[in-house]
Amino acid sequence: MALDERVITKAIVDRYYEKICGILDLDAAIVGAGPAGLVAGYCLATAGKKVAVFERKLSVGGGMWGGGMLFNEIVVQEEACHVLEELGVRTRLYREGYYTADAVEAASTLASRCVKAGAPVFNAVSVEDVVMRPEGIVGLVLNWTAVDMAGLHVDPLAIRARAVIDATGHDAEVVKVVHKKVPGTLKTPSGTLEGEKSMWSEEAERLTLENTREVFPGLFVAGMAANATFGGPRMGPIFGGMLLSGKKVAELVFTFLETSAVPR
Ligand code: 48F
Repeated sequence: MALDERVITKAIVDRYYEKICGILDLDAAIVGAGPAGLVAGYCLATAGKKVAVFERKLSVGGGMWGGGMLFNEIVVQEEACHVLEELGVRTRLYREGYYTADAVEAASTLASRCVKAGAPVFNAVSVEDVVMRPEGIVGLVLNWTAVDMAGLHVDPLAIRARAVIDATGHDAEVVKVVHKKVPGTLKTPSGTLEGEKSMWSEEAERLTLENTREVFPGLFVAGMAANATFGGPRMGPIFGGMLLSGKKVAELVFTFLETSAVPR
């Protein structure tokens, strides 16, 4: 069969159009395709929720690919191994309580399971703002990362979501924009972004989970963004907290969606 470039082009445009039209009204929108965001996407999609992930970079997986200082192995503590196992990432016991996984296998498998579960990832798309209403955050404002990189003055597009998850890592970008531009205060001790603290692996892993919660009506934080928002320390290349945080935020958002009285 002769291949026709016009068919190839139309196939891509039609399919992308179908994909993006299918996510204009979401149950949950996840910002950031790092480990926390991908696990959250997988869990919410598996639970039957309409969910999508938006990732600024071309590649998904966030800070996982390079392990620690480009040694592409990650460490996961025993309590979190079940998350990797559930998604099909192989782990190896290193010594009591400590397991390792190949960083490339982990990042690629989490991404694959998230998309296959029904949570599409829109890569090379940056979230630059939120959609606000008196009841809280109800959507995201999106633009191509390339537009931003080129410094072009191009208006964005927007989607609606009943819940938004900030899984943008150290920068907590969605929380920052909400703090700056949406009237109201964050549900943090000071009402503002507390800011990430220096490294303390054990405390950081514990706090990542504790800090995974709703920080503004309709906005939840997960992964490193949770610690940046609530003032927890960084943990380095141990990823259990990220995985468990992704799972926890999915549970919180699921309950929020099931119990939220106002149709948002
Ligand atoms: O940084 P990242 O991997 O976040 P995480 O899931 O995991 C943190 C760990 O990787 C590591 C660590 C602990 O082991 O400290 O850093 O919390 O993934 C965040 C993703 O969000 C994307 C960013 O490119 C990255 O892939 N991102 C950030 N801001 C935006 C965004 C934005 N405004 N719009 C879209 N994507």
